Amino acid sequence: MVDGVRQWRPSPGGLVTALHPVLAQHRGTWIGWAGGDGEAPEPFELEGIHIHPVPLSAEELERYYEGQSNATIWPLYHDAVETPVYKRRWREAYRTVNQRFAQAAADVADEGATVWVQDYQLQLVPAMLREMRPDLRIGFFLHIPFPPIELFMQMPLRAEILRGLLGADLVGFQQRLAAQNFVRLARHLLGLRYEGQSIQVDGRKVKAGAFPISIDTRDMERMAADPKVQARAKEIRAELGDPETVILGVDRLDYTKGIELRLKAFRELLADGKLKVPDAVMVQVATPSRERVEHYQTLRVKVEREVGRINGEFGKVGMPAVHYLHQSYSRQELAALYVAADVMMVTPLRDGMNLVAKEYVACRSDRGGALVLSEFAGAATELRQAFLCNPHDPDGVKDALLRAAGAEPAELKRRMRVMQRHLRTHDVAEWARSFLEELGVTETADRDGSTE
Ligand code: ADQ
Repeated sequence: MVDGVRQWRPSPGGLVTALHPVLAQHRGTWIGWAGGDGEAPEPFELEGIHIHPVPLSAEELERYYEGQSNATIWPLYHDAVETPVYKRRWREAYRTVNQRFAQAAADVADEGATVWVQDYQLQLVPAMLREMRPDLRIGFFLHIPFPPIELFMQMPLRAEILRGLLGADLVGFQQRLAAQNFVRLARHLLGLRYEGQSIQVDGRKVKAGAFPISIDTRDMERMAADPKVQARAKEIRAELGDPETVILGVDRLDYTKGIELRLKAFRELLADGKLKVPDAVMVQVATPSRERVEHYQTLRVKVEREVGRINGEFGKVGMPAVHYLHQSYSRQELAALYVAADVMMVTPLRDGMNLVAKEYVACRSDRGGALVLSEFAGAATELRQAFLCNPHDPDGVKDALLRAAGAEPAELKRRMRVMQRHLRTHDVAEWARSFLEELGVTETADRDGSTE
């Protein structure tokens, strides 16, 4: 609230970044959580999009959002890199809130409209909505990984979630492997037959497929080329003491992102004498995220302890080895950081896609800079010219970082050129177009509902 007036700002994270241009183009309705607890405001228009807020109570926020979504499903779907927590009352809240979202979509959607349900918080919605509105065309996209059968089977809500997803006509994933996990699970858990990526359910066909999400590449390129952003990038390097090598990490502060292992790799390289302060400095932007969930509080303590340790051992007065920023930034400032960085470290233990990797590549119109990328990020399937590494192998991460920092400009240029060409043709508009085409929606359709 500013001067008693409610102000709206997009929440940080890949989903909003990716969907905003798509919704604006299709003049869709965004059905989403209003952001706080209690009453939701009336529907309104913002930047060409109809916004239809759905309320969550304080208790639902705790049980549905922080609990079932972010302490059960999120860790389970990310290879259980943190132990998933299972609680009955969270499951109950997950059902209630999914029902509310399904009802909101059923109320808002025109006859025969398309509803595109987004992400792991709403996996029961497709079946609930189909029950209420069999006339609708329903798509579902999962932004995070979909786990192999052995892991998925841990979930107490497993059959309900699978049936929920099967309410859609098309279920989209970031990766081909995830789509395969899904169709195999349908056979394993419900005995359903499938042919290729198409599952037979109650006389209907449900298609599964891979639709790797991307960024608005041209927009990112334009922003990075802006003289103000270029000047700011120079200023950032000067503020850092004009080091030879600026190493950058930009992530939500999340245990899947591999922030700790990246810091550890940097510390060991300093200890080995392979990198030196002030020739090399690291900037780690760690956006505050899910701060009331215990896993996240523990992670913050661990990351901040590691930063303190590195600076204590290797920093000098006025010259920290790691600049740690637990803050949100404007897109311009992020672009300036990308332009300023010689080595971008994207080292998740598991990540559906990772848009930061793609943003970094798009920002490097100078074709300088090196991307170190985990094989366990979806982006690694496409960005093959990155310095790929296995984040579970500390020596492999150190080696990739050193090779990236020491690579010849001609080699960096060659790698960047191939990746940039790929992102020009595989941008977020193409992601949405290919998904909607597979769902059977034509370019001219302009009454889509979208649920998040
Ligand atoms: P996230 O886990 O949020 O997304 P990511 O894809 O990297 O991860 O997207 C993060 C977005 O937030 C980027 O656009 C980045 O620029 C922005 N951001 C990060 N730090 C910021 C800061 N300090 N200030 C402002 N903006 C910041 C989930 C999945 C991913 C998947 C996306 C999209 O976990 O795997 O790529 O959805 O599907």
